Amino acid sequence: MTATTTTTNIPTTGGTSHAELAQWVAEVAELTTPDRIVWCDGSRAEWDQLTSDLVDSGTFVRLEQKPNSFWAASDPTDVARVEDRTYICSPDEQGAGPTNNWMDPDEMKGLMSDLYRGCMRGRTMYVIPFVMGHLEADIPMYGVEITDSAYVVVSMHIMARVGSAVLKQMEETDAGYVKGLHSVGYPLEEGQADVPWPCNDTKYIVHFPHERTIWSYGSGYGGNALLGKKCYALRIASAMAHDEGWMAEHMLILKLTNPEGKVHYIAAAFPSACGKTNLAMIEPTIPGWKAEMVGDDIAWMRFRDGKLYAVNPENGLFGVAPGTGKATNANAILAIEGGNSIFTNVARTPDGDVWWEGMTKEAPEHLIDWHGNEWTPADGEAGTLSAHPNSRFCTPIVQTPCAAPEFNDPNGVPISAILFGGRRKTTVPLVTQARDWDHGTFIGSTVSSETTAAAAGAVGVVRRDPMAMLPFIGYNAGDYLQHWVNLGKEHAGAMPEVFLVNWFRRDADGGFAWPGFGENSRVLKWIVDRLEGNVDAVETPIGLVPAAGDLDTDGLDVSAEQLEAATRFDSEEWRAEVPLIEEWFTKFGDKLPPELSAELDNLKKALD
Ligand code: SAT
Ligand code: MN
Repeated sequence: MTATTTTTNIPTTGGTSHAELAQWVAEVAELTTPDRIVWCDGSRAEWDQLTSDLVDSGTFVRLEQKPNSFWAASDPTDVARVEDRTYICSPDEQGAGPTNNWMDPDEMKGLMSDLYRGCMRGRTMYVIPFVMGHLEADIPMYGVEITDSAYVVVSMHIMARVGSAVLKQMEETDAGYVKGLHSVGYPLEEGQADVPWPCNDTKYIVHFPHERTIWSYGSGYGGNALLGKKCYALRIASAMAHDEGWMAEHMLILKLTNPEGKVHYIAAAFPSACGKTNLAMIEPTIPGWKAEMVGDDIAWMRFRDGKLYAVNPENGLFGVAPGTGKATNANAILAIEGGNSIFTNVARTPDGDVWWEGMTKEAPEHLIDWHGNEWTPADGEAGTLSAHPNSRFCTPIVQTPCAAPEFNDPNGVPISAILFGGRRKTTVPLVTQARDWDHGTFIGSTVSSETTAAAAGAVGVVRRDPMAMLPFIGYNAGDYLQHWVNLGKEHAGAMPEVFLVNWFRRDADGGFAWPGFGENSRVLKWIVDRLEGNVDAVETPIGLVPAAGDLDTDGLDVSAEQLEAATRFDSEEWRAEVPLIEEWFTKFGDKLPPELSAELDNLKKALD
């Protein structure tokens, strides 16, 4: 049965028999007044049409050296997520505290409705039905994004499972879904020419968690505009997970196989600039070990048969390009060689390929930088980057050589360990195992990282980033920590072991004490040995650390002093750390779970 899509007279391609969805689309069309409405089918023909339209309009340049791949440059003011413009509009302010911006939902809707009124004039409104995770999942997680950006449509083709099959199943089951409304906020008057990257100086990235709704305005970039990613899969999903008893986390999912063929799946959370993508695609240096990727950014974890199962809700990689090269992440380079990719704000070579800082040791003789200017290595020496530091490759996950077959398992993989990590010069040893779930939650809640030169502000300042979720918790952060604690009580036998790692500790000479990258597989090996009960560990006030000789250092070019510097528990450093954690915990007020203040007290006592 085909039904009408809308009650408006706007020319429309496609439609739906899902009455509530048809109604919502009609309401949005009435408010935003696009010239036409297109229901996206997710087909290759749709991709071909839209990418060639984007080439014609000057948004895309087709890359001659990569099959079916395109280069785009954003407006120079629209290059990253805008956290200061990101809101959690819960019914009351307490529901968003203390880590989110908040505004009263009705006030925000009024304000944004004024912005949305007529904002799609002269444009096409695309309706993208999508599912995060798998259509065949026990609980399919539907979404519909309405957008006036073709760049968003083709990016969603890569990042999520989209199109007719999703819509059909939604219609057959009269499914509920997360509503995502997105506009670049750049209406076109009669005869007005478009710009390559339409956007608006006024930006709002807004979540109404109680309504499972996202409203985004003014940005075309990444997590601001591809609403399935951080907006749905983390902020909205974390609120759903809290209500429904599961977990939506900012974690990679890694499959590890030891030389005996025993498999373990681990999930890991790291703040940005800590090598998360590289760990997701690690190539172990130790013989006989194999690592495969299930996910690189987000894990949705549910309980089943006394275990915690994780799926990667995404279908693509949206990776930071700079620093990604054959030496640091060969798997990512091989993935993009496969084509079918969109590159945003990287540099171009004159013969139609891409380049960015760190792709190769030597820069090519001649480039077109992300601003469209001529660029030579001399410009690089003078400090001009050819690619924006947050430039991205957007690539189907299946093209990654190290993608695990389980990536396609609709109900996920059983998690045996959760890793937290941060970037710390001091204090945090290479690896520590939590004593139990509450202690693991404490470790996660205090995850910290030193700021790097890549971000604005002072360098080397310790910032807390609980579970690497600071900008992604869609409700009160104290309630989020309590949710972690509560799950441990409800599912005592199912919880994974928790570990804390730090690849970045310095030695006496100020250099990195641990070589990192593929050598981190040695730490993974110790973790798996702990899970398997193959090795003992040494108890310290901060948890369990490897006994001397248990970390496999065969063939590793690291001195005994460096190894000691990397792995040492230092009570002086931890006595200095405690006041920092105390200060951090005051932020949560009376929402701080009592179990976590008890953990802090334990730590203080143990250090005395
Ligand atoms: O821009 S995104 O939010 O999609 C990616 C990121 O911030 O890491
Ligand atoms: Mn991320």
